[in-house]
Amino acid sequence: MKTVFSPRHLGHANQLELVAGAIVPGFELTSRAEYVSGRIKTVGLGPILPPQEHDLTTAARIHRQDYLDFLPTIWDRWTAEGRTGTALPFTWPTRGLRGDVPPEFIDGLLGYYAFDAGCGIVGGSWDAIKSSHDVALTAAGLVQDGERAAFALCRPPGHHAGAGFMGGYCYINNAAVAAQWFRDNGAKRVSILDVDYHHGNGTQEIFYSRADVQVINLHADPMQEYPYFLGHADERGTGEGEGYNLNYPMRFGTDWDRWCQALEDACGKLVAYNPDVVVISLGVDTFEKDPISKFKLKTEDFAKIGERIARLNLPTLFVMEGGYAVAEIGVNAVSVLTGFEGN
Ligand code: OKP
Ligand code: ZN
Repeated sequence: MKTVFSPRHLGHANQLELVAGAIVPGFELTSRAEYVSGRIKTVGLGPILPPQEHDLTTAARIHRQDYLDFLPTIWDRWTAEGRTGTALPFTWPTRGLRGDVPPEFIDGLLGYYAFDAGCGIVGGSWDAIKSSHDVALTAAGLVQDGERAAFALCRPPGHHAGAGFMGGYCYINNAAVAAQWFRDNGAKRVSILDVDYHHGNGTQEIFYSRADVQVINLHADPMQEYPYFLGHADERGTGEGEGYNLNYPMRFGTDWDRWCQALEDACGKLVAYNPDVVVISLGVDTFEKDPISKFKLKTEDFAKIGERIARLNLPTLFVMEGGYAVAEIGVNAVSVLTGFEGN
């Protein structure tokens, strides 16, 4: 399997985030992607290719233009105030406040365009975000050109990013951009299967009223876990999209036996939809030793995820999302891919 990867992700480094009342180094570390690329070389998965530059026209079909225009300006707006460190919001429009008017000042804008304080921006962040987007589209192109599967080693991840907001370490929704690109290049139906521990609220929001992209999420119950405010089982899509969004929330402590039942059910729904291509939002933060997660999957389970996805017998784009047990992320993520390939 070919991998697409860019060293430009390294610009998004040393960003801080707010966790449990403290500003701390972000869990979404540069080393995550380096461990995954290292493991690809160790096992000889296949060539690692650089991305081709893509403009943001496909991204603009799923993201709001004002949001895409804002992202590259954040660092300059921040430093123009004499600030250093990490650009982060500290206020958000909740119930009773107006969320429809973007303010002029950077602090208001960050609150307007973010839903949490996990999406810090530093000087190299935008270039990394853009490269992650390019990685996804380049890997999508490989699948379009006839590869059975390809791996977009994206960093930063994307599935929490919605049409007009960032959050959860995500800025541009790489998997959603890839899915839209497949739609614009001949695919009639696309399925997105999100196996990250966290609900892919951004992907859900983007496609919620559409029947041409099926979105299936397996994740921790939002009653217990981030992102808290989306991902319940009764969210099934709206209008034309009704029935094309499927959520499998699971409780803390979920192990392989329980998790794979959800995967099996999801695969049945996916096959019934009969997509032309499937995009996997590949998070490995379901791992038992993940520092921010509470599922119990073991290293050997990740190959089984890949094997099951392979049996869908569809062109498949894997897009990297989460996974924070840094020492094991390479083995776990690449196990999905080698499991898919049957070795
Ligand atoms: C991004 B992805 C840590 C708080 C973490 C944000 C989690 C974002 C996960 N105690 N909050 O879905 O892996
Ligand atoms: Zn996650």
